[in-house]
Amino acid sequence: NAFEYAPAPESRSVVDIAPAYGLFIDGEFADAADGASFTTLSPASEEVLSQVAQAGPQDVDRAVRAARRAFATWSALPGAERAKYLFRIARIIQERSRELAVLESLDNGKPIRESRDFDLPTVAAHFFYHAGWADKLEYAGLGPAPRPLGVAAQVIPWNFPLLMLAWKVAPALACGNTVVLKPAETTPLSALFFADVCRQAGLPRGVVNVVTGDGGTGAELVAHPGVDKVAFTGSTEVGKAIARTVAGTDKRLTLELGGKAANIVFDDAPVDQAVEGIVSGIFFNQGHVCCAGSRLLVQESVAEEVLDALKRRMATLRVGDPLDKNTDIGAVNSAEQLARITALADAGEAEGAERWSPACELPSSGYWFAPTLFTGVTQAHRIAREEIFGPVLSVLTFRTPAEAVEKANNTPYGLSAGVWTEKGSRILWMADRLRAGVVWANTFNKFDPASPFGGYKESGFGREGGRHGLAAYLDAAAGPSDQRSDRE
Ligand code: TXE
Repeated sequence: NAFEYAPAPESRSVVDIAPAYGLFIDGEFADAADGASFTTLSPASEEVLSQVAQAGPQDVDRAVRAARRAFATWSALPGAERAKYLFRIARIIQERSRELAVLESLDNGKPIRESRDFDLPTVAAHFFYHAGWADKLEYAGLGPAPRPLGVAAQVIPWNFPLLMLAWKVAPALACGNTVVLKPAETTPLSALFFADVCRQAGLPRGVVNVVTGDGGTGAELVAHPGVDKVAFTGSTEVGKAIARTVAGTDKRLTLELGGKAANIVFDDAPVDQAVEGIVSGIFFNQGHVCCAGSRLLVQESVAEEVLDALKRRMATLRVGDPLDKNTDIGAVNSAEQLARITALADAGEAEGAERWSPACELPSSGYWFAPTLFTGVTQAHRIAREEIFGPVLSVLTFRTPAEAVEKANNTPYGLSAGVWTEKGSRILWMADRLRAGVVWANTFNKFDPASPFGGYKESGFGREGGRHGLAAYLDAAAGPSDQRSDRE
């Protein structure tokens, strides 16, 4: 087997996790004003990794003020100077990638093969890409002199802690904004290590601030009057709450929310290739992926053949220790998420869908969910409509391309879709009709910093990545009197 060469576990000792971490404000680590803190643990073992400061209103205020002060000088730097910092950050991330990959796998639960081969290289690529933009913003398509917005409040989730940070921080800084970042409460550590990377890169104080804490900290941050731009990735429910908070203010907002993507397999698709795409589409990162291919739409004439091959492939997936280089599926990120996945899978069974999992032994401590397949699913079932955000695939069938489009679009979400067919004309026909921000053809979960990513409908609005992503952090060319740098 292809992975047999890999030696067993990656060494836990390559990362030195301190027993406690403070907030990162104005270039310094400091405790919360009221001394509050929370624990973060490894979801694979329930071992406590560290005690992390819980930011309250005073801390959020201090962070926003630090970002405001830093904005005056950061936004006035020539783009080529900002680029140097971003290039430096990208290179340090590459140099420290083994340490950061192990840290990410420990705090999040994802397999080391994914954090090592996907998350970290993609994070570095994102900083390199945006470093290249910093002195070329006049080509962003927003007029000859687009301006930064000011202080960006960025609230991110736990599924790709460092990558979501990179998607938000890199464009913000390239465009001359400063940042207050709120990582998720179950995965705060890589953002704090990133703060250390910023120090190592000599980034001026206050340009990046990290306030760790729960949803209350996030709510405090997005409501702060000193914030000019809010960027959020997370649940649709919280996204809607944030939109209500921001409504009626002059804050700019982008939201990247949930998904229920269809992975659509036509009868002419090479089965083995499609099965690999189905497996990576739903089991990558334990299915904690907003664009996961969580609904398989397979053409009726090949459904049996595809499902047989899929089951055989699922039986080879190894679930277990995230630090083991042979692991395909790691731990579910938290007890709460495990409860959500379990409840929805149980609802699938109760509503009459047929449940199947390969035989696999799950570790006795930590949070685990076996790769699961549901057949006999109808559009009315909750597992066909709601985001499960776990390693659970719901299978539906179709007869014609038009029926596939109708079923794929029959969801409140619109983030991504996959199409598997040998016919180029059919790919274009489908892509035109699928209401999804990204449509992959004969592949799935492919990302590139130059490609804009974002949703339709309840998957949110705004794009991240590419030239379109810069627009979220820039004001179209305005006269000098329109500067907002005097706001406090
Ligand atoms: O998300 P939350 P949760 C979906 C997925 C998952 C469900 C719940 O379906 O099962 O959401 O996950 C911060 N104001 N996605 O509860 O709560 C919070 O602290 C401001 C899809 O973990 O949205 C964290 O930093 N911020 C998704 C971040 O929001 C608030 C990724 C995300 O947490 C807040 C994650 C508030 N009122 C979950 N409340 C995707 N699109 O990829 C919480 N937060």
